[in-house]
Amino acid sequence: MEIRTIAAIATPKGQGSIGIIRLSGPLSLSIALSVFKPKLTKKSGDTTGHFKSHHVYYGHIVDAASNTIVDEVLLFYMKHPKSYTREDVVEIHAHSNYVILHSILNLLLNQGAYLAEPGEFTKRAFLNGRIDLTQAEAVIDIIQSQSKIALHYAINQVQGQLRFEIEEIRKRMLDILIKLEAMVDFPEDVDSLEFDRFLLNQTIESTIQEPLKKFLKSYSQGRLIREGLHVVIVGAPNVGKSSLLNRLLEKPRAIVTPIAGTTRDLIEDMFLLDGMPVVITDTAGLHQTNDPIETIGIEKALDAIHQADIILWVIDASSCHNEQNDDDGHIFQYIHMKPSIVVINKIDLVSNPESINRLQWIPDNIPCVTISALKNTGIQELKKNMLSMFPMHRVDEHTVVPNLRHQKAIENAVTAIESFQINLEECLTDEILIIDIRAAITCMDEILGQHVPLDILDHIFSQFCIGK
Ligand SMILES: Nc1nc2c(ncn2[C@@H]2O[C@H](COP(=O)(O)OP(=O)(O)OP(=O)(O)O)[C@@H](O)[C@H]2O)c(=O)[nH]1
Ligand SMILES: [Mg+2]
Repeated sequence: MEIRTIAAIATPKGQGSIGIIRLSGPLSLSIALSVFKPKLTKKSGDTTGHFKSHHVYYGHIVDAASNTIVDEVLLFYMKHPKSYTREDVVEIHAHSNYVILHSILNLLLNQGAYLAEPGEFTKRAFLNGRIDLTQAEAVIDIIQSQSKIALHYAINQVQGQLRFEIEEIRKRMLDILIKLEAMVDFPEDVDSLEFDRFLLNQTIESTIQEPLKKFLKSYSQGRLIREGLHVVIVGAPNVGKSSLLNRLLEKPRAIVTPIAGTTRDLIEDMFLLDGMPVVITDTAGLHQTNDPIETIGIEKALDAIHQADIILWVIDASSCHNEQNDDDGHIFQYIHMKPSIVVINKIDLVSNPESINRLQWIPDNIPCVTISALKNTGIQELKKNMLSMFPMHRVDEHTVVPNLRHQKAIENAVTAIESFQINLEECLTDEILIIDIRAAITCMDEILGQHVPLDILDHIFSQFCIGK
């Protein structure tokens, strides 16, 4: 099949000093040279056009049709297989100007290059065996990382840590499969003592099942690292929810007024809590209302509560009671299923603040923090409480964190191994055991990107930007 040479702008839009256009494929160099006029010195190459791999050349991009210089550029040539895609790659480093970069890209397309699809460069790196699918996925994570910790795990994965561990587990599965197949094919040659069912079950539990289950545990932490912890601020109208949002973000993101019902829509933003990403949402005040706009806002707030990892329930210290009132009871029924912190705000308005550091009707397992969003007191204490509920804060740095796709495959592998263990205990035939272990191996292959259906591959790579 003909391999097309692709081209795309690899740097983001906007002003910057350098913009890069990247080509990959067999015709990369010839297409680039059809628009590039080098200033070669004897040292950098010879004037007959033999460009050396992994060398940078200075020159101009020239539009032959109008015989005009488009830009002064550097051309970087990487011959296959020593390139990102394992194909011939050329990068043209031009000035970062939208008009220039598009003019150069157009010239390249006119010379026979095809516009790259999102993620096509990384897809080629995967298809040409330079990286496996877990590493390709980690490239997306690197690009999308919003915090140091997310970046740290993505870089671990791009180095192949997840691949390494999955390959190890797969090898152990394969050893068992080989032994079973030998017993089926050559029963007289295989010593049955080698196949102590009890011992095998123990080995499988400790070397396959336990590591797989450890992955499953780290998935939820991984999700928090990738997407951030979802914190939702709820409470009655006018208690200071938006003021708290602004305090946590350290910027006036939401409108604050003394009028109850100021916030109608969800307001979402992000901040880093001790280096970890937190996605925080401010919501409309929860109360009984006939106002149609407020009602929609409240429905959205309830939706946000369902998605939340942690809820901050804000209560006004100046009007709170030691008895639970109807509104409190109403809100409590929504939040008690989720990890929550009760935030008693406006403590500056209370003459003896010590008297309300905890409300009697709040169950003991829900932490309470008293703050003043207005005077900026108690916010550090609140952050400390949020951090202690942050499971990823306790993740050790060598943990490998799978994504949703890996998670599904690992779950299926765990089920297949469970079935293997049951069938082993019940002394079912080796043929049945072979089916189970093969199913588990297929799950490992899926993670690594072997036999992955084309539509799933397309979906993975479509999450990339064009040019990556
Ligand atoms: N004294 C005092 N006033 C506060 C404090 N926090 C908020 N306020 C005031 O309370 C009023 C309501 O604050 P908001 O942050 O808009 O309250 P909200 O809960 O978002 O209100 P809605 O969006 O209407 O539900 C404003 O006048 C704030 O300045 C506080 O800690 N102390
Ligand atoms: Mg508000």
